[in-house]
Amino acid sequence: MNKLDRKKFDEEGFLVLESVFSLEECKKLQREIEAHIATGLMPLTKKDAHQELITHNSILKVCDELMGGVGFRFHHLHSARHEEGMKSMGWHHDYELADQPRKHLMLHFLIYLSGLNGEIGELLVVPGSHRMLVKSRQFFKKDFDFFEGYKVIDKLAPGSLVVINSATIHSRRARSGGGNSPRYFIDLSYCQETTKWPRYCGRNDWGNVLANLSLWAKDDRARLIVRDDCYFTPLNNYFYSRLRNIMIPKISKIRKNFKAFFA
Ligand SMILES: O=C(O)CCC(=O)C(=O)O
Ligand SMILES: [Fe+2]
Repeated sequence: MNKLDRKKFDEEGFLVLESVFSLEECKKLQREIEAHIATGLMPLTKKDAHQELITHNSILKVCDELMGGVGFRFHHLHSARHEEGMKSMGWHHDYELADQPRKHLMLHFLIYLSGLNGEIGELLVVPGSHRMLVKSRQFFKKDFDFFEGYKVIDKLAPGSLVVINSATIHSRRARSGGGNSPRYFIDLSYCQETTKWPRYCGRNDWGNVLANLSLWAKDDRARLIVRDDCYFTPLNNYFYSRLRNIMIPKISKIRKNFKAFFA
């Protein structure tokens, strides 16, 4: 990644990186997704390509560049097979902190193992929207044309990814077709070590997952990246997740009033 990319990322809140992973890597990950679906096993319960992806050199290189030399931790990974008829997902962002004005960076890698070809669903991104201080689903029910100048990403080679500042507003707009070619999707996320973050709460076995990732880590750096030291305690996590969406509009309002007062 060159300097220009970094500047573009800071301005627009996302970057498209084509063909980051080889076809073999993609096929292996796709086979693992198929196995998860067939057996009901969750990802990251085995030492496999999903586990390796978290500290894959190509991913860490992008993290190093975009995190600006600040250390970071793995936050979560989801993987899925999207099929014909998959529903749209409204405008949202995936930034986890109610912190204002978003001085701690969180990154999401949206990885399209089988690429994007205009079928099943396309990714829409609003350039520059990471600077808005809004609740994650504030615009979830708005039309796709609610934002002017959104970027449509619907053609990507297999193994491509879109790395976004997690506060950047994006959505998935359903498209027809795709009966014979599912959309294999991985969502992988990291946060800067500069503060404590809400712990991933999508799985009850998450503590075990992190412990195993640490055991399986290929080296000290990988072990650091999966370390469980940047997250709230379970109790703080509970209160934080309940308060987060109340805090954001309040803080934004206070800031706005404050600014208006001194204008
Ligand atoms: O399916 C996609 O392309 C994006 C999905 C997404 O934004 C999400 O899962 O948070
Ligand atoms: Fe998202």
